[in-house]
Amino acid sequence: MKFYLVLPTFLLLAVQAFSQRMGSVPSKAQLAWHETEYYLFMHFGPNTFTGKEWGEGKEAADIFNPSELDCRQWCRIAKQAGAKGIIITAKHHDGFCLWPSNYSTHTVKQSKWKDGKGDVLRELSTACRESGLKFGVYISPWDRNHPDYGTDKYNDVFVNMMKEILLSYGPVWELWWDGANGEGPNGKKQVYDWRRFENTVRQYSPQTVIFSDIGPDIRWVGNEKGIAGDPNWNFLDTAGYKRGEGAPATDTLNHGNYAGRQWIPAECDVSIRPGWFYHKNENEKVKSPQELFQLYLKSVGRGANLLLNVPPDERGLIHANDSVALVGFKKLRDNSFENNLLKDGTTYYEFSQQDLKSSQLTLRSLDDEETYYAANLQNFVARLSQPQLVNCIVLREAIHKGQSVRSFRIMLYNGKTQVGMVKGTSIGRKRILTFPAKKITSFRVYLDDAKGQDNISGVAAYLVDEQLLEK
Ligand code: FUL
Repeated sequence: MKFYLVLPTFLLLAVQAFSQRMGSVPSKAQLAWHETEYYLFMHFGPNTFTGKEWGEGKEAADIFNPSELDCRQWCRIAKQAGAKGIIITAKHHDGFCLWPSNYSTHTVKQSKWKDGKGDVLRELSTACRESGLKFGVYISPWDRNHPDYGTDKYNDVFVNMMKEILLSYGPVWELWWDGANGEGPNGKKQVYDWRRFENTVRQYSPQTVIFSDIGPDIRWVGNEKGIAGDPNWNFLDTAGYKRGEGAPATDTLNHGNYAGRQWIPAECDVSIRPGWFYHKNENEKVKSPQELFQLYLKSVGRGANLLLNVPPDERGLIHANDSVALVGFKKLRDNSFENNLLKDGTTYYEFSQQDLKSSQLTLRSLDDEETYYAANLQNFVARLSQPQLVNCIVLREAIHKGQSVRSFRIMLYNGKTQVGMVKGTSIGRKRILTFPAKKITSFRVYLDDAKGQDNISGVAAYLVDEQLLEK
């Protein structure tokens, strides 16, 4: 039984007053981005062949020569891994372009690969489209190769490169601007024309979401470990800050600003290996499915998105060790979250307000506008049809209405006896709480502190394999 709440007029007035206090809401493109949840990052380029992490830009273009490049293999593995898209390093700090750009002489065109006729962006954008994956592009503003770097002319170069990418390989779902900014080949640092860069993307590809340290659409989470803050706010104040060295403190990026004015949610980037690029000597250091599951709980489970780097090797293929880990990770997520113990027909919820009795909340996609949610609950009970062991509860806020809950408690009951309590801070798009398993018949969620009214759109309970949870 699904429901949609019709609020009495007095409540509607209150909602209007509260919504002032709740701050901004996500754009349509940001809402859709939130729902992608988890996707892959691929660092690929000259560094794949030299063993470096930061190429100097002096590497011969011929170094780039994958023997068996197959972007369909990347996509197949991404699909099997349950990832929703792929973001590729079209140009890393070394300046080498994975597409035959007309604005550089350090590209696939100058390499021996496919006699200079190869184009990784073409192959990947096509393969992503064919397999229904979102296609994203990382392009480093810092360029250690380009002769114009450090002069005004380089801003034209960067704008032209973005135009090539957006117009020839689009739709580009997410564009990634790295904050690293060092010196170019002439020893100079670049003064970036960020406003112009942003206007270019908005003009040529308005549906693209832009990532950087401080957005405008998505922010860096402040670390490269894949861990979002607790609490994690989708708000950030960017006034007075810059990308790179002028960015807010990493701790601020990690948590967001509770009272921040802009909706700029966090993305957690982390590599499946120690390095961002493929290095043979790291083949045995691929993160295990359990480690990836832990990261999932600390990123997606705190309302952020997970961008997991899986770098293709010198062949241009994803190494078997990485794909095995990815598929194992998918299995752990499926096993953990396939059986919502509240989904039983006899389960029902009872809310503190008179007119909200016996309604049921279900976890639903926020893609469509008719999202179901309950407003201003303050507290509610979820009952299980029989005593069950539970060690994981998932809550969701209807973030199209904003983000509001600041602290909550969950009381666990077996019959009338309270057998435990779990505390939480923010909820956001998804909050996954884990705790030592308890046999329970019901739990009551108290939304103790909220910024304006609370809007809860989902609740679920699970029994996750204890081995997967940190002690
Ligand atoms: C950093 C870069 O310097 C690393 O090489 C990598 O690309 C990482 C995702 O971002 O700023």
